[in-house]
Amino acid sequence: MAILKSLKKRKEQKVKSIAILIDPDKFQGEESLKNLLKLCHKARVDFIFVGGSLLVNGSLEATISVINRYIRLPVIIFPGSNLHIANQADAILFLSLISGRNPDLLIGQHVAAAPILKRSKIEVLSTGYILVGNSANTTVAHISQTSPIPTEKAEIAVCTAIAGEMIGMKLIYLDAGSGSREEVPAEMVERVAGSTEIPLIVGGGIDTTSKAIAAFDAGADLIVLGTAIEKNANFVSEVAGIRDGFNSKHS
Ligand code: 1GP
Repeated sequence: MAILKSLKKRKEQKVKSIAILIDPDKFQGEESLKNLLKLCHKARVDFIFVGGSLLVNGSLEATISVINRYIRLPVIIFPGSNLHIANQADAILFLSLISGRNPDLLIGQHVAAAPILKRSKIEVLSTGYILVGNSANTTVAHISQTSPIPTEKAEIAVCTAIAGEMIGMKLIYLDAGSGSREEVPAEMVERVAGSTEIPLIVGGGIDTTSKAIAAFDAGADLIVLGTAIEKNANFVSEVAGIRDGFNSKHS
């Protein structure tokens, strides 16, 4: 319960957090990962997410082992399927794709993963996962065989998030999809944040400081940076500065 507890406490105290997403397929050399982790340490990144829709060449276990060797930060699996479980991780986002109607991603994969997770020491974070966007051609839409919630339909996202919370999910993750040109609109983030009590994660397409500011401003508790960091690792320090600016207002 340590990570969920910490996320809840941060929310209560209005503390903003950042997570970087490491896709094992993209960081295969130990050196490139090591350099990124040094920057994360310096920027006091709060969480490391590891995963991706498909793991083609990279290994989840090997990547987490390298991370654990160089940095002491909570490592959370962001799974693409029930195959993505590694005992080296501290926690896993137990994602239920509540924006879609694919039963396998609402409960099917979970049934297969549950006994393995039950035997492990990995903290399971029940997460209502909501995909947002106007294209059905993204990797995640294709792999999940679901359509995202259109960006202008904030109302649907709000009702979906409320339902997730009522079902008992502990976190909501609004995701525009990795590498998306359009981030989750601030209005949608604001309305979801205003309608739910549980910590709100926002990611997908956050590649400028103004998008990071807008997401925090709108009520995101934790923002996830993936593609932008792969292109320019120093972006993590810029967003950390923004987080610190928000947090100093409440300290
Ligand atoms: C994707 O939210 C994550 O699921 C991160 O997205 O790669 O666009 O930063 P980016």
